[in-house]
Amino acid sequence: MTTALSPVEQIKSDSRGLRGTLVESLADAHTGSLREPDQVLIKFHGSYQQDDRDLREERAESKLEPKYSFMIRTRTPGGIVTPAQWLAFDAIAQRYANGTLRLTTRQAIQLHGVVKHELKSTMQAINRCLIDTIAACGDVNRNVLVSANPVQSEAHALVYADAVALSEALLPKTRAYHEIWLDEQQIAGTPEHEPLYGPSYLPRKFKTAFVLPPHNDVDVYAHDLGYAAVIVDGVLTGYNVSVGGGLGTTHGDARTYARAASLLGCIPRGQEIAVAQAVLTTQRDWGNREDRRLSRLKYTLDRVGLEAFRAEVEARSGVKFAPAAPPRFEARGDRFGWLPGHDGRWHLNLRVVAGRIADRGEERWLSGLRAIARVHAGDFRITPNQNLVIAGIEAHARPEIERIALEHGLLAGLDRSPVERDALACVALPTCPLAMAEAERYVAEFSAKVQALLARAGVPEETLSLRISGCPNGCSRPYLAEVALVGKAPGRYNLHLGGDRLGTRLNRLYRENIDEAEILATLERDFGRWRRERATAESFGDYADRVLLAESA
Ligand code: SRM
Ligand code: SF4
Repeated sequence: MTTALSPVEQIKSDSRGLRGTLVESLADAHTGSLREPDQVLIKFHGSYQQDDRDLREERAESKLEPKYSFMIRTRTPGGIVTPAQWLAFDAIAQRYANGTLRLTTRQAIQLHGVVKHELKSTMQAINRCLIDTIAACGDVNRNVLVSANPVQSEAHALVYADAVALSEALLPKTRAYHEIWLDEQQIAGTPEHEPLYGPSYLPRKFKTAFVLPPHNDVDVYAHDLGYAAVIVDGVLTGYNVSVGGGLGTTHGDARTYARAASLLGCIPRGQEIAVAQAVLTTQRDWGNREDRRLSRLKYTLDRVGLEAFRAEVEARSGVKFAPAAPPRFEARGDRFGWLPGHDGRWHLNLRVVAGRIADRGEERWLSGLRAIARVHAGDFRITPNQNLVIAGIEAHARPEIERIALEHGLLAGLDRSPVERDALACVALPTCPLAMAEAERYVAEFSAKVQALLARAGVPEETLSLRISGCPNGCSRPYLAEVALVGKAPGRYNLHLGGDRLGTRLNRLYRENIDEAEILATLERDFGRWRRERATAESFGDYADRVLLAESA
């Protein structure tokens, strides 16, 4: 049976290398919106059209078009930015966006609230500080994640270099970005060729992560393609490769599911790009282009089987996989506070609630980080958990950085309970068009309530990973948490339990469509049972998986 291609496929193949009519859409002063096909294409340039959902109804009643604006996302592999780039982004946020910065779960910076007629100036300002937004979104390889913690070993720098090289190698070749945003002249008559992607790019987004065991801070099994560093006697010798991770699901569509990646095999260092290109082109050719709900690599993999997929990747790359040794993880999340580096320098890992950099009350993140950036000689590292590391601080500079951080309330988060410190939340309302419930604006309050329940259950020092997503797309990687809320409707969530602490086991649906009171009552009862019935040192996620979910199955 042949089915029609999804409409997005037509838009991509008609787009003349992602140009579409973006120039005309941007020039149309009658609306704050883009033409519909251009709303698809602009994603490949690192931006999404959005509208303020808090104002939607009010504006509709006043017969006004929605309050359109644009989110812009950076391509910052490994989340590393210099102090100069930080200052530039801060200034751009004040001048063009909503005055805040947002650190994402994929180590990028997002700006929200840029209006259409200032989009081009904003893109140019971003480029001037030597950061681009190419392929930050769209059906291409996205921002590449790298374990953020710079203290672990010298291997971190090598893995970072491999990730940057891979990010560059998988970029689309079209000059559309440079022409539309940076006024580069198109060379007439020059045919443009996308050797990797072809005219229709990938069937869907594609995500890659590099991880340095024993710390699974990137949640490597959530990614289409994962590289877990193999380090022997301090030397980076190769990577264990995993494929087919992906978390997005759709409520009520049982064909969709979250999937933890499968190990494909082990490769020597130096083969990462060849393997990535082979995985990517196999997905390009084998992936589903009819139904975007079923088009991620995870579905391709389950359709063809791991063996067939591996054989194809080996044939395309010329790389023969050695058997994989499952990476041994000991922790996830970030290690907060001051950490000594292997090179004698210091790193300050700060807790940023839901990645939002703003001046609010006692915690003045924008001002504090601005002051730090002015004196800091190292760099800034956005972690895959939406936090920020002030990295590479010389011992003599430590007191000054500490003083500024303290003065601006940036150390407050370090004193919160482990549950509150590790909690993740996606953006959700008011900017995300897909949000069904609050996440970012709810996580501080909700995680404090969970901590209070732990205290009441007599285990105040216990920790657990808690994640909230405003819809089932799973942008805070909720399906890998011990406790997760997945938005269903305003104030209502699905409660998932039973992930493990290391991000290797998916959780499962435990209660559907319940409000806060029911969620808290459920957790209170189950925390009590866990304390009484658990095996020695058993985590809540493991207990929930072993007992609670087995009972409710
Ligand atoms: Fe995401 C779509 C925000 C990480 C799965 N995600 C969106 C959009 C762009 C909504 C949209 O399509 O219009 C959200 C914009 C909200 C806003 O206002 O900013 C959005 N996703 C985010 C961020 C900002 C969440 C955060 O709080 O940090 C993360 C940005 C990452 C980046 O810098 O590139 C973000 N998104 C993720 C992750 C986690 C990850 O990749 O590690 C996932 C789950 C992993 C995965 O992809 O399977 C994720 N986002 C999705 C999906 C579901 C994809 C699927 O396969 O079904 C969508 C919807 C879609 O693609 O149709 C989505
Ligand atoms: Fe939006 Fe849903 Fe992603 Fe949250 S999980 S940012 S609500 S798409």
